[in-house]
Amino acid sequence: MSAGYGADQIQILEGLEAVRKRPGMYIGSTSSKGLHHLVYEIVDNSIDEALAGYCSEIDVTINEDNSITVIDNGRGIPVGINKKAGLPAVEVVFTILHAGGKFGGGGYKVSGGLHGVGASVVNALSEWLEVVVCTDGKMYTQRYERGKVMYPLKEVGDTDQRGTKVTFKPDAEIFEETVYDYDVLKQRLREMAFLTKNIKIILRDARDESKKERTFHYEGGIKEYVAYLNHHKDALYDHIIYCEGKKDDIYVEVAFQHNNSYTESTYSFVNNITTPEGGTHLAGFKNALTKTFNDYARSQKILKDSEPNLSGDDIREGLTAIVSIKIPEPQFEGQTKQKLGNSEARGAVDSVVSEQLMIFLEQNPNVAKLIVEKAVLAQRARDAARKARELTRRKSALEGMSLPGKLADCSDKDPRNCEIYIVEGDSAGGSAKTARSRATQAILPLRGKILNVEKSRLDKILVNAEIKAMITAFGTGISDDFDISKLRYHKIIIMTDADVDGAHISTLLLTFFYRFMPDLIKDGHVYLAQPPLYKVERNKQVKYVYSDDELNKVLTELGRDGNNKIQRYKGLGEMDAEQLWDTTMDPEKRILLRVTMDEEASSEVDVTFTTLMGDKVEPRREFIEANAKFVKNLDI
Ligand code: TSJ
Repeated sequence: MSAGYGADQIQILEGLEAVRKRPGMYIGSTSSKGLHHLVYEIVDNSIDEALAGYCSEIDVTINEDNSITVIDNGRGIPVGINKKAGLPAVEVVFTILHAGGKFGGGGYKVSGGLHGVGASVVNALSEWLEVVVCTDGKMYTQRYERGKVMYPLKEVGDTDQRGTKVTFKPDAEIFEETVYDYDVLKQRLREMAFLTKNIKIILRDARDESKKERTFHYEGGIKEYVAYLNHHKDALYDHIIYCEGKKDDIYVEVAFQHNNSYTESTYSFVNNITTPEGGTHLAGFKNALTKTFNDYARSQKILKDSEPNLSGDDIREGLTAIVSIKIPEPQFEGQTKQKLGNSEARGAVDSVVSEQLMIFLEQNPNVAKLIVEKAVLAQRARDAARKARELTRRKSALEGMSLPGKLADCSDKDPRNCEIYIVEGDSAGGSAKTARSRATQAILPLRGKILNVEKSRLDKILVNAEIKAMITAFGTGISDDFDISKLRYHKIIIMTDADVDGAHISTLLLTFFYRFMPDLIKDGHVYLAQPPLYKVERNKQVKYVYSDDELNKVLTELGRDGNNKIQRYKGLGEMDAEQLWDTTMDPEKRILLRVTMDEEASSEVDVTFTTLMGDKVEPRREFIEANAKFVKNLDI
């Protein structure tokens, strides 16, 4: 038996060695994203235990050395000898590369048996990992270093507790980044708690004095998720419509509520994993929604026989929805493997939603009427928008594409070399036009307030002069017509004053791009210019300073005597063309922030935008500073 054990061990090490050689294959990347992914892999196992009905609480701690401890009150990973491997099951979980452990694989188990999907991957990529299992009155522990067993599983005493505790320290030899971000974990753990009704997840940060701690516990599950997403919006009705059921071994849960905005925010999940590209489950939901509302509207004679059906887009105007399914063997498709392909999921969601929604509408005619009336208004606006678009299309076909009059275009015709500065105000626009490098830099000055697209329908948005100017200048069209290959500038640079009003205008512009040209942001074409806050002069030497912190540093360097002349720039307009070029526009010297978005966290980005742009003033103040949320530094 000892020879067999040895052979097994060699095989095991080869398996985990493969993970260490090509970590990206197993956790996506070794960046900060992969680092955080380790935590989700472990927590997923406790969530599985909760789904099986044996675990109610999960405790996650970021320790002082950036190791992570996860504790649950489940049954404890089994410690009995696994016949095939001849090892305790818990050791198998941590040292044998599970077949389903590939990146993107699901963790949903409908039948019992060993999970441990991903636990061996986390072990392989940790400098060390310790597991403690409490089960059947005894406590057991084992330690691994870079995947290697340090000692056989040992019994360390009696206990009346039950559960599993895992502590791991991500290996600095593998990860480019080893510092955990509390907010990143907070968002994902909150999402996991919303998706797993009744689970209690506690996150603690033991690193700094603040000793941050959050508890996520939602009895209503995804119903509360919808309430959270609509928190800063005005709901059209009080109910959150909820459908739940099981069909063909697929567990379906859907929750939704309309608000008085014009944008749709639907998020779909499969086995608690977000599916940004949707798939069959989402298609089933949309189909059920469209069909059921049209059937209802006709049966109630709100929609006459002579009138056309309401479109899906009309019914989903202002909709906030969560579609969450649990399926034994999910098949993911598409380039990023994020789109559900199982055809049986379409039918399962469709039938659960169709049946239960019709009953809800019949029992709540007032709610049904509000939704149908909103959809009818959306239909009219969409007709008007389509006519307006057809008109401009015909016009531009006849007259040729005419660029907006205010645009000072660049002469280079290769979009890859070209950038467009969107500048707040005519005076700053004037300086920018003088300062620019004409070959590659175009300037589009915007006058006055930008339309808040969160509060307007497409027909109104399309007649707004500033928005029209941007759409024609970019060349891409918007929404369904959007075509990135027509983009005329590969850098779109927002240049506003470095004050609260400037931040507000930037946010209005970002909101417009996010809602109507999201690929501009996804593909990394949108930037924020960084004008300086101060000019410091000392003995004819000039220094531009971009933040208050930097000002402090510079003044300390120069000496804090009376020889410093400090000018605070209140706006771009205070700089002459040469200064504007030197500080903000010269590609050799400027700092640009590239705007990015994390598609996996898009529900959070949505919350941020509605907080920024909504009517409720209080939360907005909090967020203007946090604008950096979708912004990453880029040194150019
Ligand atoms: F990822 C992991 F393996 F490291 C891990 C697993 C980490 C943590 C924090 C918890 C767990 C885990 C595993 N919690 N609960 C379980 N449960 C089981 O593995 C288990 C227990 C009993 C039975 C049974 O059939 O009796 C089956 C299983 C899968």
